[in-house]
Order: sequence, then structure tokens, then C-alpha cells
Amino acid sequence: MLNLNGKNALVTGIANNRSIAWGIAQQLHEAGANLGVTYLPDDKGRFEKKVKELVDPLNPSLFLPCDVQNDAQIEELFTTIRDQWGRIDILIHCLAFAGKEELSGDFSNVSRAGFTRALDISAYSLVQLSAAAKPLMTQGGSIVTLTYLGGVRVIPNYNVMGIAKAALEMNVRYLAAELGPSGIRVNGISAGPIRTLASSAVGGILEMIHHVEEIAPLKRTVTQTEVGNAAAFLCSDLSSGITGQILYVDSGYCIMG
Ligand code: 0WD
Repeated sequence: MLNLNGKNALVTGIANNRSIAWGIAQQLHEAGANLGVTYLPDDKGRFEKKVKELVDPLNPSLFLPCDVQNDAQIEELFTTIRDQWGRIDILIHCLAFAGKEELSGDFSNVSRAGFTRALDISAYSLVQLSAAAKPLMTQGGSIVTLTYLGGVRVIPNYNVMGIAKAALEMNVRYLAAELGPSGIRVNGISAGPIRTLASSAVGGILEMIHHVEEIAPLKRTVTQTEVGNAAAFLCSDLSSGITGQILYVDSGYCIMG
């Protein structure tokens, strides 16, 4: 049985009730995990309030800011985890960012700054958070990140985010190789398109969703809960032999020619 009782799980990337990270947090909670939740801080504290109200019913024992471009904040986050939890078992990396102007039109129009920012927030952050979690995963652990087919195939308008996802998927493999001897597994979930705040920035996302509904074997897109269930599996002992993999949760879309 899927059981995460006694596991300390940090979930990043909840922006609202459409976020994939919200689906994952709910399923980890359901399986018995003790949750820590991070939010992206903004000047007016709007995100903090909104995310706090949303996650309160899951009784997270930690609720802290984490902008992955802010090194001091990451250090503080993991110091708090060390002091309050002692150890961490699960890290969910469920965040990405590219400017809206970079998610439509010609890929080659991307600026150096836009390229660097997308890779930094969407790919480097997995390395950074994993490095911070590593010394605290004293009983082994599971790290799960979210990726998309646009990292292995050209998908219209995904542009620089495709490059970031390709880097992210390679990060998964290098991290899995490095952390495996410490009993830490690292995997990615490649989710089918879901309407969220982040995906709404990608040009033509609704057309992509309709295309999946037409082509995918299951004739529908996936839900946050389905991605959450796959994440719970990858975080549990049921997947103890799996690391360095990308698991497609996409209604089977990627197998179709
Ligand atoms: O179709 C989709 N929605 C898919 C999403 C298909 C396949 C994969 N994914 C991936 C995304 O690329 C991302 O890695 O899933 C992950 C979660 O995305 P989401 O659930 O679609 O989007 P959303 O609810 O917007 O959450 C992403 C969050 C941010 O939200 P906004 O929309 O405010 O950018 O990532 C967080 C933030 O909460 N985020 C950051 N967190 C820490 N530091 C940062 C940052 N600098 N920037 C964004």
C-alpha cells in the first residue's frame, strides 16, 4: 500500500488551486506525509496569503518563502527544515518561469537575459534545491520534478522553456547518478498540458489541450490529481527501484505518431 506516514515532504510551486503542485501536495497529505510548503514571495504578500489559505487544511508544519533566485532565502529555508524537522525525505520541485514574450513567436528572438532567467529558475533551481536537501536526506529520499514533452520535441511556442526542460531532464539523470549511493532517488514526471497560471503564458495552450483530447489514447488531458498520484508513487517505497527516469503522465499522448 502507498504509505508516506512519517515522511517529511517539502512541496514548492503552489501558486493557486490549479497548480500541479497543489494536486501533488493533496496526494502526499492523503498518503500521510508531513508537509512543508513554500510560496513565491511578492512585495504585497498576496501570494503568501492566497497560498496559506489554500494549504491550511493540509496542516503544513512549515510554510516558508522561497524564490529560487534568492540564495539567502534557500539557505534560510533549509536551516529551518534542519532545525524543525531534523531530516527531509521528499522534495517536490514543481516550478518554472519564462517571460510571456518568450513563449510565442520565433524561438531565436529570445534575449540572453530571458534565456538565462528561464534556465536559472526552471532548471538550475533543481540542482540548487537538491544540493541543499542532500545533507538532510539522512535516511535516503525522493526528489521529483515536473517536465514537459517540449523538452524532447519541438512544441509550437514552448521555445526557451523547451531548452530549460531539456536541461532539467538531464539534471535528473546527473543528480540520480550522484545521489543514488546515498539512497536518494531523483525522477521527473512529464505531464500532459493542464490549464494553470504558468501554462496560460504559453501561446496556443488551449489548442494544444484540444489536440491532446483528439490524439491521446485516453482521449482527454490529465488532471492535477493524476499527476499527484504519480508523484506520491515516486515518493513512496513502491518505486524503490526507480531513479533517473522521466515518467510520462500524459494520457499516452507521447506514443502517438
Ligand atoms: O501544462 C502544464 N501546466 C504543465 C506544467 C505540463 C507539464 C509540466 N508542467 C510544469 C511546469 O513547467 C512547472 O515546472 O509543472 C510545473 C508547475 O507548473 P504549473 O502547475 O503549470 O504552474 P503554476 O501553478 O503557475 O506554478 C508554477 C509556479 C509559479 O507560479 P507563477 O505562475 O506565479 O509563475 O512556479 C513558481 C510560482 O509559484 N515560481 C517560482 N518559485 C520559486 N522561485 C519562481 C521562483 N523564482 N518562479 C515561479
